[in-house]
Amino acid sequence: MNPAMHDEIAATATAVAQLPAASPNWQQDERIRFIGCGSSYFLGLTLAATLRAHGFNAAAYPAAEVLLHPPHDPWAGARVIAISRSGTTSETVAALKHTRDQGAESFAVTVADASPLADAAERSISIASAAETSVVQTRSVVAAGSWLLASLLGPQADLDAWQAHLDAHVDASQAYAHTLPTDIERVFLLGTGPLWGVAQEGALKLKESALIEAEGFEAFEFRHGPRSRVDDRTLVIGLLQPTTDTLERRILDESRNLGAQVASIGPTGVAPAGLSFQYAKAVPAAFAGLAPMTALQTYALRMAQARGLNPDEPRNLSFAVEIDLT
Ligand code: F1P
Repeated sequence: MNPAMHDEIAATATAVAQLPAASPNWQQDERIRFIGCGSSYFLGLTLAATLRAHGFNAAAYPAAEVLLHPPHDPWAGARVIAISRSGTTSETVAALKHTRDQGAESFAVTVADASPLADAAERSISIASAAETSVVQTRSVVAAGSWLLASLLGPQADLDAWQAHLDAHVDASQAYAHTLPTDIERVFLLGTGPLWGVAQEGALKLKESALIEAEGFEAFEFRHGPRSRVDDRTLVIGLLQPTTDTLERRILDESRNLGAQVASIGPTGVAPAGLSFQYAKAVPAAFAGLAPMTALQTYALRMAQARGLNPDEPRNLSFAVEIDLT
């Protein structure tokens, strides 16, 4: 029997095909602030960078930081979008309540039928088609991100085109993930803009499922210390985009010269490096921040299996983190 994580990744296109209608219609001149934990926080980072590229004032914060070290960013008048698959993560619920008390408009995005987060928010959406049993989050991230991009960017996002192509994209992503090496000790993922959050999310998948050393970096930061860890047991994956690929490609070439194996993921036309996955032009540009996710999730699943681990039972991790905040 396949692990739940496998089946959930395979059903990504189905989850996105059945999204609820996009609704909120937020405006470009509003301050959009994403909050969340773990995968949900990294999704917020990706969405915020995507929105900034479309002219929005957007940022993302880890939920605990909202409570412990409040940003110098007035909540009054901000639109706070709390992302949480479970809707029960303690820090996210508490941070949403805090920002609402301070005058923010609050919106919760979950995949749960009912949840404390939805109860605490003025408005909420539940993406039932993306409900998961796997502890490690996979298609729920892609589905929540797709719904939010469709709602925030409207027709600019071209959700129809993403939905129409996603089945083929998931197949191609899975096939590519099977070409990546598993006999290595560490993985570094590099990205800029929307792909910086994805780099961190990909590293989280590898750590959670496969217990392997994995880090995601803003690509250009990699030269400033982290590349000291590169050797012939290292895979460096570049998440590329058309505006920065030539510069990023150099970082991958340098890593290869230091002994690393290299790989790259990006749309057709980017300067490929190493084991390259150039996904089809049919993937709309607005979804570029979600496009590498399935390949990275599948790679984490494969890596777990190659290391004799059950990806559905990640060490020291529960489906949602509920703690006493008092
Ligand atoms: C987030 C979270 C992640 C964790 C794991 C389970 O939960 O706890 O931090 O890495 O993937 O989910 P949620 O708030 O999105 O439900």
